[in-house]
Amino acid sequence: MIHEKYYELLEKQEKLLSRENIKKDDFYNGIYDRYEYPVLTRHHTPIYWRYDLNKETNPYFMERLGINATLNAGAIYLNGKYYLVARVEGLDRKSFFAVAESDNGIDNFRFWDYPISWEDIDKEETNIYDMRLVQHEDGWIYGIYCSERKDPEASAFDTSSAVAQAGLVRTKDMKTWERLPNIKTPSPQQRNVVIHPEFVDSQYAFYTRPQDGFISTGSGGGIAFGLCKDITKPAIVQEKVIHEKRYHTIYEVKNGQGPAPIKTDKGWIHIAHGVRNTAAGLRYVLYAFATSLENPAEITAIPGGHFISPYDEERVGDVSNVIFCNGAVVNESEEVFIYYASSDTRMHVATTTKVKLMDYVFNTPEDRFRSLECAAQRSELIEKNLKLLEK
Ligand code: M1P
Repeated sequence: MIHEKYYELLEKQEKLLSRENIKKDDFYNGIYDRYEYPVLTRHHTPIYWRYDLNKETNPYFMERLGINATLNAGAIYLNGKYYLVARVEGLDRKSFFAVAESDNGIDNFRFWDYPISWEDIDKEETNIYDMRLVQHEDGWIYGIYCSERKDPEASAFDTSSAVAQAGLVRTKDMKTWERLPNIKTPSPQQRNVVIHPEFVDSQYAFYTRPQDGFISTGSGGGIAFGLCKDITKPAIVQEKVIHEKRYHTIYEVKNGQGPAPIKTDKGWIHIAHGVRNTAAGLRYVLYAFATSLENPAEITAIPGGHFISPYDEERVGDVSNVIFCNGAVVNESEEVFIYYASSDTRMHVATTTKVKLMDYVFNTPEDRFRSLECAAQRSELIEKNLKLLEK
């Protein structure tokens, strides 16, 4: 017998799921629109994922397997629908992947009945998270995620050190997934590995983020590029850093490629995250750059400063002051939907267009890296504007 409380919670949840999302009217930068409501929160997960609905076995209708957060979703636009593969984190800290689907990309995201899964080929893999979903020109949809295990080298009393590697899966329908081996790279640790949607020099191409430690990148700081011949035995022999972390920037401590780059007439547009340290801990923001169509390892433009940073209530969550993005899609009208998580807690969307994104990336001034030079850069803008206003 189903507990009556279920229907009460269901009615409440339906109001949340079917709520229309509207553009924030107190935010403007001309580059993208922000929205009033998150697109996914833990309250969006089906009630039957969390509660035992049976009144006999759950007389007090207690949450048995609670959900802590829905974050860092990969995204894909397929046959007119918007899909997110969210990182869903249980109260037990373990993340899993689940598909949520929407008709318009900004609201009404609904989870499929079951989490997605695949053959468990690696018993040491403890946690999985942050999938990048990419429709490759070879016909497969690839998912690269962070596959994390306890560090086998850690001393007996160290129960936190971990090793992160790039896990690889692929699908054609988002339902059946084939698990391929982890991607081998020269680096001992990897996160934020993303496959390029097209072959480069007839090989599979990847953006990676080599790092020495689990949290700290150590000597391996930056977004790197590498090639691999055989996707079924994935190995990137050489990683070349193409965008390094740099002193006194928004990517001073580390950075990482976000979703797969977006193809435009003027180049590939990348969304990445940059991290800097503060007295309040690490601050994660997004930034953008472009690479050449002929050579996606060559950066051709990089606007100064951040593209998206934590705003208002986005600042607070499980890991506060964090914006992270590993999913963005473009529809047939060339509208761009950027899915980003705030403070490792919930998912939001920002919308723009390819044309606006190109204008932002190719016409926003670069960081001049020194205060006085940045002040001069601003004075150039002020002078131009004041002359115009005098006319
Ligand atoms: O907590 C912020 C983010 O930290 C990590 O990002 P990075 O790989 O750049 O260090 C990841 O654990 C990510 O999931 C998390 O959102």
